[in-house]
This record gives sequence, structure tokens and C-alpha cells, in this order.
Amino acid sequence: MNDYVARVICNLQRQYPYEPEYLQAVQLWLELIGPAADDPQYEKLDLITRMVEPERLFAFPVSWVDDQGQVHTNHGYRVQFSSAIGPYKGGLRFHPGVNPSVVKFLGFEQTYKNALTGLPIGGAAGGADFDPHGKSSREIMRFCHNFMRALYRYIGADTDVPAGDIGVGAREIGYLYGEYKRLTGRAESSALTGKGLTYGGSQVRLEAAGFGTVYFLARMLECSGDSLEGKTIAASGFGNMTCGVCRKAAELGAKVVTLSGPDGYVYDPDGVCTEEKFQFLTGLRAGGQDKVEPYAQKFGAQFFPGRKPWEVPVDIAVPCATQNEVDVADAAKLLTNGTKYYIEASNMPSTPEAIRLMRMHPGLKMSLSRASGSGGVVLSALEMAQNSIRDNWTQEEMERRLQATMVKIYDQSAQAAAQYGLGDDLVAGSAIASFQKIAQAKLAQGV
Ligand code: 2IT
Repeated sequence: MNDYVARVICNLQRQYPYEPEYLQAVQLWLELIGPAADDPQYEKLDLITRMVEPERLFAFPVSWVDDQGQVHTNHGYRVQFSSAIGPYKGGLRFHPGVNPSVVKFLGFEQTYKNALTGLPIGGAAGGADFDPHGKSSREIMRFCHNFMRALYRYIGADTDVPAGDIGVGAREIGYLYGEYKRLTGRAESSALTGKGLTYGGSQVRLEAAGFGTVYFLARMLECSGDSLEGKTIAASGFGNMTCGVCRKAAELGAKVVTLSGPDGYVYDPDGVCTEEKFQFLTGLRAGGQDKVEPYAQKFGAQFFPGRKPWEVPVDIAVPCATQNEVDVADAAKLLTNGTKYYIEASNMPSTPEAIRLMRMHPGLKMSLSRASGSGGVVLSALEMAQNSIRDNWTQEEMERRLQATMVKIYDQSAQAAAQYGLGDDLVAGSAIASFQKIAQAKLAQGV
């Protein structure tokens, strides 16, 4: 890391001392781009600062009325991080842990994830510290409507295109889009993605994030002279992303043997690979209890309360839950158990220490979420493309395009690693490829 980059980090730490997730994401990325940032003109143009700070940040209260007539006030945010290569694009998260640090880290990650897709989308993120668990549908609707009242003037098909994330699925996007349409008087379908199929949404939406990760993994295995056939996978979470991983892995001959929730993890040696199990997971998630134990009871699998799935010996680990769920002790267990592939699906699931430890092990091939976790946003960009030509693509067409894009993301990351003499270090390769893409666009557009 050169002096200029080190100074950028110090300035950020001074400016944002209470934003640990954001600082963590930026610092790790700067560490990874290493030699690619070593160009004297970058300091002259202060390019790195301009690439790691958001262009704009909105913070707004969202008051709403519950079913008993009580008024509550939550905190809403939208970070418009980078428009260097297209309109701001990224998810909305409704979760009690949402705060300015979390939305800024998500916006930062989204910017570099989106750049790597090769599609013309900038980066953004947002959400609220609203907890959808235990809320009625009417309460969720009122919250979404009031959230959109605060946001509608700042988004749009060519400005900023929100989508879902944790706590925001098709139901919430429906309410948000309905209110956007009412307020603007425009049926501007690509102002939001993740819409329902009847009003501009796309096939494969629910499975896209998980499918994308498995397509990426399959390409990585292919390029390593290996295949998914007969492999065991430890996954975390039990929502759409995890379910998508289970489905696609099963289709390609591998089996996912763990699921997890805030209550602990499930070990199912037979694999989460039947339609009955997928349907059960969908029902469990919709039930809103945020507990995975009922799966173990239903299918006679083992349940380990309060523990994480990374202690189970498997060939491949795929974290799909939330930030920092894999710490250095978990990483050590994965390495001791001889895990061969570590593929992130959700945003920043591993702590920087865990990443540093795993990168030191040549026997482990790994990828961070900005590369292997982009299935969701790739499908969002396809939904925008489909909307702009007033068409509806088939399931096969969507899957074909999603797969082709995930393969391209892998190949670009591998090429960038090779270009800098980093062997098959995909973690550095994907950071460098995304850096180069945004740097070139920023340089071309001037200060
Ligand atoms: O983390 C992510 O990539 C998302 N939540 C999806 C964002 C999007 O705009 O589809």
C-alpha cells in the first residue's frame, strides 16, 4: 500500500470513526487492489478518495401507524454511492441493524460488485432500521408507502434504481412501486427491480442470487479441472439466497448439507435437495419466525443450537447470511477440515481477519461476494433491460444470460489476477478488475 492510499485510510478513519462496517470494507479493498493503485496520477487527481466516498447520502425519518393506532418512527437511508458507469443501483434492507455505517458499506460493495458485472449500473444501497418480523401485512404496507414518500424524488429509471435485500422481497417492492407510481403518476417500471411477474418483474428472481453463486462456483471448478458432481456444501441462512444455492447445486450433482438461522444450524447429511424441502424452507421464511430448527424436526435432521455450520467437514463453504458471520475461528475450522472452496454469496460475510487467514492457504480457492455474490444484481440489470424494451424474457433466457454473466465475472477476475502476476488469487483479481473499471470511467469524465 503506498503513502497516498495509507493517507486516504487515515482521513476516512478520522472522518467516520463510528462507521466500522464501512471502514472495514474500504480498508480491505484498498489492501487488495495494492499494486493497481500505484500510479502517481491517482494521487494528483485524488482518485482514491473520490472512489471510496459516496457521492450522496440521504437520511430521513419514516413515521408510520401500527394496527393499534400507535405511531412509530424509524430511520431511513439511501446512499447514492457511485454513478460513474450508470444510474445508482442497489438494494434496500429493512433490519434493526441498519445504520449509516451499514448502508455505506453496502453501497461501497455494491458499486464494485456492479462494476464487475460489465453491465451499465452504478452503485447504491439503502433501507431502514425497521424490523419486519411480527408485523402485519398492513403495517408493512404503511411503512413501505411512507418510506417511498421520503425517497421518490431522488430515484428513477435513469437516476437510482432500488431493489430488495434482507427484509425486502416481492411484497415490499410491490408496495414501494405502487406508491412510487401513485406519487409520480408514471408507470416507470425500471424505477425499481424485484417486481412481481404481473407488472414487469422477471423470471428466476427468487433464485437469482443463489443460482448466480453456483454458476460462478461451477466455472471456478471447471477452470480448476474439477466439478460439482458428488461435492458436499455447507451453506448458512435459510432464505431465498440459500434456497437458490440448494436448488442449483442439487441440479448440478452436489448437495447442501447445512442451513442456519439466528437460533443455530441444521445438519442434513441427505442434502437439502428435494422439492418438499425447498417448499418447506419457503414456508418457514414466510412464517416470519426467523428460526431454522423446525426444518430439523420435520426432516429428522440434527440441530445444533447457538452454533454455526462452519464446523462441519465439507468440500465447499458458501456463506449466505449476513456480514461478519465467518470469523477467524470459523475460518480456522474450515481450513482444519480441509475445505477446498470458499465462495461468498451474501455481502461481506467474512471478517477481514478470516479473509487474511484463508488467503494464506494455497490449498483453498476462494471468492468474495463482489464477484461470486452478484447474481441478484445481474438479474436486476436484466429486468431493467427487459423493461426498457417492453418485453418479458423466458425462464431459460434469463438463466442463460445470468450464467453467461457469472462466467464472465469469473474470467475477468482471473485475468486481472494473471495480469498482476497474482496467480489464481481471485480475491485480489476481482478487487483490481472492479477498481480499473470505475477508475477508467472517472478519469474519462474529469473532475
Ligand atoms: O446485494 C445485492 O447485490 C442486492 N441486494 C441486490 C441489489 C440489486 O439492485 O439488485
